[in-house]
Amino acid sequence: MTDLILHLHPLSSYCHKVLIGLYEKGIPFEPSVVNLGDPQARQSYAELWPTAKIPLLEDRAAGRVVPETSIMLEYLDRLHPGAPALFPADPELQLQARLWDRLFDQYVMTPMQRIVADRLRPEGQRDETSVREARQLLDMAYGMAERQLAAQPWAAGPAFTVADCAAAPSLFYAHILQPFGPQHAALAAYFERLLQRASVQRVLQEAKPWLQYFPYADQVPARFL
Ligand SMILES: N[C@@H](CCC(=O)N[C@@H](CS)C(=O)NCC(=O)O)C(=O)O
Repeated sequence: MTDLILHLHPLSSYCHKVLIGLYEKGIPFEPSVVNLGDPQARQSYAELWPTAKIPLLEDRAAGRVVPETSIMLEYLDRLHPGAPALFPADPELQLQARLWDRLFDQYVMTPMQRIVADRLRPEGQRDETSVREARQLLDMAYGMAERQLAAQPWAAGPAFTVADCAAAPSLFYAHILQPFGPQHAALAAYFERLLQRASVQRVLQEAKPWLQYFPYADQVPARFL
């Protein structure tokens, strides 16, 4: 038995972010699938942490829960300080890792989620303006990442970090909704590098049976099915 429990859903991009970190570091944990669609399950889950967002890390040995994916990865990095360091020791590299973790969460994950959430609404309650703005944000973020990745292999420099844990799932779902264009050659090459990581491959393999429930399942490239 392990002390760490990760409350998750296998299709969730933020859950993938933490799973990638766990697999990169080889940390044993117990997955616990949450069904947020069931009001009773949601209510008891919210008692663990009020936002009721997934994932949530529970450390039974320490008797605490750790919310928010970036904080979970920092906690895991401290608990298991061995390689790879998701938060580099070098202060400048660490600042870059934190920055690009935030950028991928806020400007790729968030607009991607907004587009998906809109698709889940009944016809008549959809918001074209919000979707158009989300697509513009994705376009801006792709351009920003393209410049960053033209000169280095990973999002925050020479090594794989928390920023890449955030990048992989956000780009995975975002590129289905809004494919990379010819002007995004460095970003597309980076995405292929991410797909070569054993941790990312494992997460995508585990998500496979669930991808049929993704609201844009009809647009998922065949290589992921
Ligand atoms: N800032 C949070 C975001 C987590 C998040 O948005 N999770 C989504 C799933 S990918 C969620 O719980 N959605 C269900 C809901 O909002 O009810 C984090 O980094 O942990």
